[in-house]
Amino acid sequence: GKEKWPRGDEKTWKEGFRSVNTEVPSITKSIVNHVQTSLARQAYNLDDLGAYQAAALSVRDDLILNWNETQMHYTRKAPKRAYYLSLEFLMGRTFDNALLNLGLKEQYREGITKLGFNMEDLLEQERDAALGNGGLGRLAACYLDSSASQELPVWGYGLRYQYGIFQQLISPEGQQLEQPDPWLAGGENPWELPRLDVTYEVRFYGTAERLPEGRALWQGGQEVLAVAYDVMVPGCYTKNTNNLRLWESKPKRGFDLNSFNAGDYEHAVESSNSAAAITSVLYPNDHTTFGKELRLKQQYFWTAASLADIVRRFKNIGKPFSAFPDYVAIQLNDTHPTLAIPELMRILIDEEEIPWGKAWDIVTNTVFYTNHTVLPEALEKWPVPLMEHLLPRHMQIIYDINLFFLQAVEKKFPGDRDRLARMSLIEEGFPKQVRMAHLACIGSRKVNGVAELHSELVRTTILKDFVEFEGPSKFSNVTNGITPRRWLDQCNPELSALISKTLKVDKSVWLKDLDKLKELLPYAEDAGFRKEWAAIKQRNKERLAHHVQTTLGLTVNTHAMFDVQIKRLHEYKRQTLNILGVIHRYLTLKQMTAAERKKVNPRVVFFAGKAAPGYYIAKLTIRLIVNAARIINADPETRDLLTVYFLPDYSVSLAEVLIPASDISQHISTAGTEASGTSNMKFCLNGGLLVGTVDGANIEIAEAVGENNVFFFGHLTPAVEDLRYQHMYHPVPVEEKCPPLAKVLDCVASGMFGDGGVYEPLLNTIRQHDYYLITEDFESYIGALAMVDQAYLDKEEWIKKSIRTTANMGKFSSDRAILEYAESFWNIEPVKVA
Ligand code: GLS
Repeated sequence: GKEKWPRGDEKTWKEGFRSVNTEVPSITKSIVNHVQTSLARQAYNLDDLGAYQAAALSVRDDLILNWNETQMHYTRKAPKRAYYLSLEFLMGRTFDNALLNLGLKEQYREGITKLGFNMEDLLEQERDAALGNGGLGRLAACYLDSSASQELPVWGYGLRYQYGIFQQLISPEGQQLEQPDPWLAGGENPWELPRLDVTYEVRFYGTAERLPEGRALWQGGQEVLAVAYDVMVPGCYTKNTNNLRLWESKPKRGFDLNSFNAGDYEHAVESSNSAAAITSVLYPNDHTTFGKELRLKQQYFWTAASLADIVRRFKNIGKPFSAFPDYVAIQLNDTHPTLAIPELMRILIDEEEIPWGKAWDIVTNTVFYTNHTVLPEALEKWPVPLMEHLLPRHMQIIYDINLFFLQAVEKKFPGDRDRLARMSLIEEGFPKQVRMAHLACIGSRKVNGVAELHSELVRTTILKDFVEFEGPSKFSNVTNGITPRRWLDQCNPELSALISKTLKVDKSVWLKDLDKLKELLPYAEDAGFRKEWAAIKQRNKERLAHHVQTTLGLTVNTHAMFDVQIKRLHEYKRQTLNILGVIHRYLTLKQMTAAERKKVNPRVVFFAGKAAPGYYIAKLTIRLIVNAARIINADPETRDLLTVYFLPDYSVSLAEVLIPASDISQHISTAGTEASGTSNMKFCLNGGLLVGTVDGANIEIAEAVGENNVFFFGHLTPAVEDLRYQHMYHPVPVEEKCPPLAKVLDCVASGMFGDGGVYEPLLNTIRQHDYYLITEDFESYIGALAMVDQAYLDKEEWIKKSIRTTANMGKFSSDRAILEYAESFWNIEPVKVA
C-alpha cells in the first residue's frame, strides 16, 4: 500500500515550511541566527569573514529552497534534459552572483549595513572556486548561468578538485612560482550540498573477457567510490536553480581491514590514498595533455560516475532504452569526456544487453561534441598500452567501433588506404595511440566549433576527412558567449545602472535580452550621456588603481590610457609581441625631445595570466614583462608616459576589476590559432575597444560593432601556412625583415632588462622559425597602436566608439549561445518552475 505522506500532522509540517527571505528584517534575523548557531560565534567579536560566512549561509538557505523545488519539478515533469560534461568549471565567486540572480542584493546590502558591516568588504572575503584553467572552464560557468536563467533543464557534471588552479607568485627576479590552491581549506563551502548518499562504484584495471553476443565481463582491478557534491546554480530572476554535480573520489573501503589487523598500517591506507588522489588536483595545463595515467583516470572516473547517474535517472522514468535520446543529450566540452562514448556502449551492451547496432544508434543520437582548439599539440591521444591496462573493456569497444567505422569508410572510398590511415581511431606508431577527437566526432550527433572562423577551420583541417565522409550537415558552429550578469552588472554596477536609467527599464529586462543594448546607440550623440559614460570609466580606473595600490603598493596613473592583456600565457596568444611593442614604445620615447614627449598620451599597460608550470618559454615571457616593467617604471624621463604592470595570480575576481577599467584590450593571437576568445567579448561589453588580429571571435565582434570601432592588424589566416613555410625553407634574418623589431631584440639580449642571456631561448623562438609570426606582424601591430593613439586624441569620438561598442554586443550573451545549443542540438525546452 501507499505510505501516507507527509508523516504525522500535515498542518504542522506546512507551518514549518519557510520561503525565501525577501524582507530586510527576516534577512538580518537569518544572518544573526547563523552567527549564533552555524558559526557558534557572537555579535561582539564578529569579523568580516564571520559576517560573510553567516550571510552566505543565509543566502544558501534560499538557494536550497529554489534548488529543491526545481529538482522536484524537473523530476515530476520528466522533460528531456541536457548534461554538460566539463573537466573544468571556473566559477569564481558565488555570493554576489547569487544575490543578483535572487534579486536580493539591495535587501542584503541594507541588512548587512544595519548589522554594522560593509557589503563590498564581505564580498572580498570569498575565495574563488578556480576549478579551471582559462576560457574553456569559464565558458562552462557562463553556460551554467545562462541555462538556469533561460529555465532550461541542464545539469553540469565535473570533478570536485581539492586543489584548483595553482596560486601564482612572482619572485623578485620575475620568475613565476606556483603554490597549491587549497580552496576548501577554509572550512565548509556554503555553495555546495554534499550528497554522501549519492555514490557510484567505478572500476579500473582488471580483465575483460568476451562473452557471446558481443558482450563482455569486466572484473577485478581496483574499485573506487564516486561521491556527489551538488553546487547550486541559480538562474537570474527566476526560481529555476540548476545543479552542477561534482564528483569526489573515495576509497571503496576506508582501509584494508585485513592489513590493518595484521599490523600493516601502511598497506592498509595505500589504496585509500590512491583513490583519493584521483580528484586531488586540477591539471594546470591549457591546450596540452601529457598522456599521464592519473589524468586518464580522472577522465574515466568522472564520465563513468556521470553516466551511471544519468542512466539511473533515465531508468526512473520507466521508458525503454530506445527512448534514451528523447530524454538525454550529453554535451562533450572538448575531448576530455570522450570516454562517455565507449562507456555508454559498455553500459548498453554489457549491462542492458542491447545489441551493438541499437546501442550505437542510441549513443550517436545522444552525444554532442564541441571542439575548442585546432592547435595540434592540444589534440588528445592516449597510448593504447595505457588504455588496455587501465580500461581493458573500453579498449575492446574502441577497436570494435573502429572496425565497423573503417569498413564503412572503405565502402565509400574503396582502396583509399591513406584515407583509412588518416581517419582511423588508432594512430600507428610506438606506441599506438587512440585519437580522441576522431572518436568524439564519429560518436556524436553533431560537432561544432566555437566561432565562425574556428568552425570553418575544424571542417577544413582537423576533421576534413570526416566532413567528406559524413556530409557537412553534422558540422556546425555555435559562437561562444558570456553571461552579462557577471560580466556587466556585477563587475560594472555603475554602468549597469546608467544603462537601466537610460533605457528606462529595470535591469532584469536587458540582462536577459541583451540585444536591447542597441537602444543605447542614439545616446552616443548625447553629450550629457557621454559625460556620464566617461565618468564611470574613470571611476573604474580608480577602482583598479586602488586595488593595485592596496595589493602591490604601487601607484597607477589614472589619467593614462589603460591597455590590458589578460589571459593564459601562451606563445600563440603572443604576450611576447605585446611586451616587445612596449619596449619599442619605450625606446621611441627615449629618443624624443621633451617638447615631443609633451604631445604623447600617457599609457599604462597591464598584464596578468598564468603559465603552465612546465611551459618554459611562457615563463620566460613573464620574466621579461616583469623586468621590463621594473626598468621602464623607474625611468624618470618616461614614467609619466609609460608604465607597465604584471598583476600576479590572475583570477576571475581580478578580471572583474580589470575589465571595466580598460580603454583598450589586446587579443593578438597569430591568425587561425585562437578558437574564439571570450575575454574580448567581456571588454567590449564594458566599452573597452579591441586591438586584435583577424582571429576567433574578434572577427564577429568587429562585424557586430563596426570595423571602425576596432583596431585590426596582422596577416590573415590563409597566409599563415605559407609564411611558416617560407620561414622554414627561406629564412630571412630579423634584421632584414623587420629592423625595428631587431633593435628591440638587441636591447633585450644586451641586458637592458637584466641578464640578456636569460632571454636567449625566448628570443631564439623569434629569430629562428618564428612559428607564431611575430616578425611578420610586428610593424602592423605598432601601426595599430599608433592608430589607437591617434583616435584617443579625439576624446568625444573615442567615447562614442566606446558606447557603440557596448550597444552592439548583444549577440555575445551566453543566453544566445545556450539557446542555440538547446534548440539546434539538444532539442530541449524551458521548464519553468512556477
Ligand atoms: C579554448 C580556446 O583557446 C579559446 O579560444 C576559447 O574561447 C575557449 C572556449 O571555447 O576554449 N580552448 C582551450 O583548450 N582552452 C580555451 O580557452
